[in-house]
Amino acid sequence: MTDDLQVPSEAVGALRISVVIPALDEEQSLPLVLADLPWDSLTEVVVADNGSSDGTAAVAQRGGARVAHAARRGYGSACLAGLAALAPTDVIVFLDADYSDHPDELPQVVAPILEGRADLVIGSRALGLREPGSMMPQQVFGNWLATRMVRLIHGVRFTDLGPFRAVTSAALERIDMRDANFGWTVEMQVRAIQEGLRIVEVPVAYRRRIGVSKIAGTLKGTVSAGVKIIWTIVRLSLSRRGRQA
Ligand SMILES: Nc1nc2c(ncn2[C@@H]2O[C@H](COP(=O)(O)OP(=O)(O)OP(=O)(O)O)[C@@H](O)[C@H]2O)c(=O)[nH]1
Ligand SMILES: [Mg+2]
Repeated sequence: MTDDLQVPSEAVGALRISVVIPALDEEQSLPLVLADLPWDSLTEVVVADNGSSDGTAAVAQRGGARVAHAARRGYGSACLAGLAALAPTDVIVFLDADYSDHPDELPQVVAPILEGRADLVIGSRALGLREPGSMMPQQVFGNWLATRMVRLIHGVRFTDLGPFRAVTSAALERIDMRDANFGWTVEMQVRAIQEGLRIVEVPVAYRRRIGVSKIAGTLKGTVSAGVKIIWTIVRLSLSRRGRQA
């Protein structure tokens, strides 16, 4: 572990925490997500709007968030645009805009970082309470398969590739995120392994989304997400980005 990643003990409690919420046509759910965030402990909330055709940007602003516009479609592309728009910060939290995650669990998700024992925290829906119907069977299977492959190929045991997660800015710089769509979550986890970062999983609850399902509820979304995730796990094992020029 290199020193630049350690959170100095005197800084714990004074860390700036910022939130990035990727959103595509989520005007119904986004106000609920924003209302449940623990604003007192946050520096900034950025909603990365991926060219929504509904009132997502307007409800984001009304709910106290800043809006970043992502020119390119894709989950990862939205997250990258959100990151680029952030003011300097120490910890970045990602969560979805469809109200599947429980924003009031943010303190549990950042706790291992604030306690100085993690660089990346994954909110695991497999360890937490899942509302029936909140994850499709193919999503549960896909997560099982992907985490199994990560363990076999990269040697670390995860239980989920969930969207609700926290990472330090220093760690994220080392991770060097690039994926523009469905490979985003697994890319972050595998790259964190490759960089020797401290990764912790915490249980998070998950409920049925509000609004129209875009990935997990559609055949096309499920297949393309699955293929992209598996390809990302294999591709990253072939080229260790850390060794690249
Ligand atoms: N699908 C999709 N989601 C995006 C995009 N840009 C931002 N998002 C947001 O990314 C988050 C995750 O997408 P979801 O559609 O909830 O994906 P999922 O949870 O796998 O599946 P469903 O909830 O069943 O649709 C949501 O907050 C979306 O609004 C994009 O280009 N495509
Ligand atoms: Mg969702």
